[in-house]
This record gives sequence, C-alpha cells and structure tokens, in this order.
Amino acid sequence: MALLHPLIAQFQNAGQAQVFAFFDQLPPDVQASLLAEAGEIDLGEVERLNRTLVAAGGAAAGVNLGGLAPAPFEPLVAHGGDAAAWQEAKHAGEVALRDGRVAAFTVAGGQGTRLGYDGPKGTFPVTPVTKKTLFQVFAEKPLAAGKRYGRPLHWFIMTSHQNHVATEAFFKEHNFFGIDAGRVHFFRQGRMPAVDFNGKILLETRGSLALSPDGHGGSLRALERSGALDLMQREGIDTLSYFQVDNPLVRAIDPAFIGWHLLRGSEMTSKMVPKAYPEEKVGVFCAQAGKIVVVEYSDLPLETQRETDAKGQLRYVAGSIAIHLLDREFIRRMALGGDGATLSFHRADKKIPTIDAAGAAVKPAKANGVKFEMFVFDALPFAQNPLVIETNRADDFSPVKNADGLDSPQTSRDDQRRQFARWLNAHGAALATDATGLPAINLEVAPSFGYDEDSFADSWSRLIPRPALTDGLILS
Ligand code: UD2
Repeated sequence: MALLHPLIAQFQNAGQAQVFAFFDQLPPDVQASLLAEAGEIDLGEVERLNRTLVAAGGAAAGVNLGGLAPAPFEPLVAHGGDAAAWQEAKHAGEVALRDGRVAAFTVAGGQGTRLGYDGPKGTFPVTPVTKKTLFQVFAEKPLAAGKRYGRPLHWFIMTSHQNHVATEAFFKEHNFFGIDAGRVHFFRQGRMPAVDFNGKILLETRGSLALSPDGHGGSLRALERSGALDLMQREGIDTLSYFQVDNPLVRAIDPAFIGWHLLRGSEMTSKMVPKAYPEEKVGVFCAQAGKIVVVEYSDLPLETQRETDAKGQLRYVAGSIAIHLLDREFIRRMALGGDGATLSFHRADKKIPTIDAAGAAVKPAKANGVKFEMFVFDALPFAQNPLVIETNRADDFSPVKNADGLDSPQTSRDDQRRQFARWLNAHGAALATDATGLPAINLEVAPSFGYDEDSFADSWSRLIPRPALTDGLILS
C-alpha cells in the first residue's frame, strides 16, 4: 500500500479529510496542484477561526461594540481647523516628498463583482473624455508628483491570484504609463480557504480548494513577505500612501496629509469625510478603550448610525474612505505579529461554488459557507499616535463600485468634471455649472497638467493662450 502523503495525514488529523476525498481519482498534475494549495493552508489558523468565528455563529461574531464613542479628528480649516497647523503640515509633507520618503500603494486584489466587469478592476475606463483606466489615472498622479518634487516615486500594487498575471500584462502593454518599470512593484496577496458552516474546508472542484483573497488587511503580511518593505528601507522610504483601486478622485500623494502624519509621529493616519447620510456604506471612525477603531457600517447598529448630538448633527459622523498613511516599520511589526500586534479575521457568509459528496458541481442559491478576510483599518488600534484627518469629499472620494446608480462610473465621471470645473473657476475661468457644480461641457484635466489644485494652478497660470472652454476640452 502506498504511504500516505504527510500533508494528507495532517488534514485527516485536523478533521479535514474531505479535502482529499477524490485525490486517488485525480491525474498526477492535479494531485500535485491540490497538494500545493493545501500546503498554503495554516490548519492551526483555520481551527482557531472555526472556533472563534464559525462555531460562535452570526455574521458579526467577534465585533465588540462596548464603550464605543465618536473618534476625534483634525477638522479642515473651513470647519474650524487650525490654518497655521495645516500650512505647517503641508510644508512638512512637501519636504518629505522632496526627500523621497513616500511611496504610493494601491490595493487591487478585490474581485469587483458588484461592477460586473470582467478583468482587473484597475483596467476599467473612468475618465470623462479620454476614458483613461483607473490604473492610468493612478500612475499619472505619482508620476506628476515626482516631477513636481524632483524625486520620482515608487508605486506598489497588490494583486490577487485571480488577477495578478492580467494586471502585469496590462502594465507591460501600456509601457507602465510612462513610469520607469523599475519603480512599479506588483505582489500577490495571500489566500484563505472557505469553510462550510461546520468548519469543513470546501472544495471548488475535486482537485482544487475554494480559496479567496485574504482581504485588504492581507496587504500588511504581503508587503513584508514580498520584500516590498525591505525595498522601501533600501530606498529610504518610510511612509506608504495607501488607497483603493476603485477611487479615481483620490489625492494619491497629498502633502498636507503626509505632513500631519510625520509631524505627529503617527504610525497610521487616515482620512475621514463627514458621512453624506447616516446609512452611508463606509466604515466609521470610533474611539474605544483609548484607541481609535473603525467599525464597518454593517457592524454598526442602525440606531447608532442615526444618533445625533444636541445640535442635531450626526454623532458618528467620521466616515472612512479607505485612504491611509502607514509607517514602514509599523507595517513590519503588524506583519510579523510581534507583541500580539496582529489583524483579526472577519467572517463573511457567502454563496461559495463547491461540489457535493459525489463530486458534482453545486452553485448555491443562498450562503453555504464562510470566507475569512482581514481589514487594513483594524491596524489603527495598534498604531502609535494614530490620527484621523478630515478631507473634502469632492477632492478625494468618488469610487466606482456599482454598474449604475450610486458610486457608479457615471457618478464618478460627473465628480471628476465638477472638480475640474472648480479648479478652473477658482483660477479665473468662467465655466457655467449647474447648482451641483456640474459643468455643461464635458472636460478632462490630465494629472500631468494638474493632479491637485496647486499643481493645476501652476500649469494653468503658464498656459498662454488659454483654450476655449468648449465641449470635449482636454488639458494635458
Ligand atoms: C470599503 C470599506 C468601507 C469604505 C469603502 C470606501 C471595507 C470592509 N470597507 O468598502 O468602510 O471605506 O471601502 O470606498 O474595507 N481588496 C483587495 N483584496 C481583498 C479585498 C479587497 O485588494 O481581498 C481591495 C479592492 O481591490 C478594493 C478595496 O480593497 O480596492 C476595497 O474593497 P471592497 O470593494 O471590498 O470594499 P467596500 O466597497 O466594501
């Protein structure tokens, strides 16, 4: 009789023998790939998650809402913030950029299911006139900032197993959008197995596991494992500017934000916007036991979301738009899990394509199992001197999440046009807009011309003669 493979024995001992139920019937190459997938699994971790999240039941298992209060934040000058402190922060950020201390970081490992787009989400066209893709917009912002501050920036991009090859190919095909290829760094995030409601690891087919990305919080481990942190260290970079692949409006490189972070000695600084309405689907910055935490909207009871203060303002007003600055050594500490500094997993009940006991494919109509994900904002309570900074939604946040309606390509294109019109009108143009600030014409400002109001103002002041403000205007 053939000897049992040690990995198969380990799975049997852990009560996960079903993973290899069809093993003997598989061709050798599929056996090898199933063993390789199984080798990625930390059975101890799965056992712990089964005990703490799956057996405990309920999607909110593990979320502690005790002693919650609204988090403090630094308001914009327009909302009572200290103008001199904001100026000082901007200056400090500019110095850091000239010193080459900052790199851009995009998390692009998600599956973009809601948008219904086939392909890496970053390859989705978003700009109003030239239809540049998300990746191109993000590439051009640090490229332009690097020119402005005389130090080219590095850009890290986290992919997943599903989209890594396609993402790299897209960049090669587009010649890295003008960035030196040696400054664009791709790495894959980790994967986690899905389990059924009894904690059994699910097979997707007879010869493969149901694996999915480990959440954007997996970026901390992946940055360490991929060597990105070491590269940053060699290059003298200590601050990572983190943003999501779905938000073309993001100020990917924002001097004032960087300055606040550095001047306060913060290990993690996050941007907030006042929530547009109580049930807006964004996490909320809260204070809890002397720490800053983010509570995801789905975990915050409706009555808490709707609570108001004596002036009738929302109490839990600080919405997280998933823009953070992270200190390099803080990331390393979190990734290595020293002193108990480690991200917890969240439970998500999902419809997970799998097979039945006879090996036939099952496409479930309702949730049949649990996926495990880490969230990057769960690092905040572990950070020294964490900080939350207010930003203008109109200058930083208009994500593309849904095919239509709210947070769709249309709303994002309109918000980009509003921003371009605002910049033009703040600097002497007279572009007609409707009451929401939307200009009558379609127009686009390339990041190379202006990636924020300051850089726009510089280019605009040098632009002689000025172009006619007609439909389809492109400033580049
Ligand atoms: C996220 C935040 C929400 C709010 C909102 C702003 C969570 C749980 N919620 O909601 O509070 O800030 O964004 O737009 O984060 N990603 C990966 N790997 C993964 C999973 C996601 O790279 O395994 C990336 C994904 O490509 C995207 C980002 O993370 O860039 C956000 O993912 P999402 O669409 O799941 O987040 P969403 O809209 O539920």
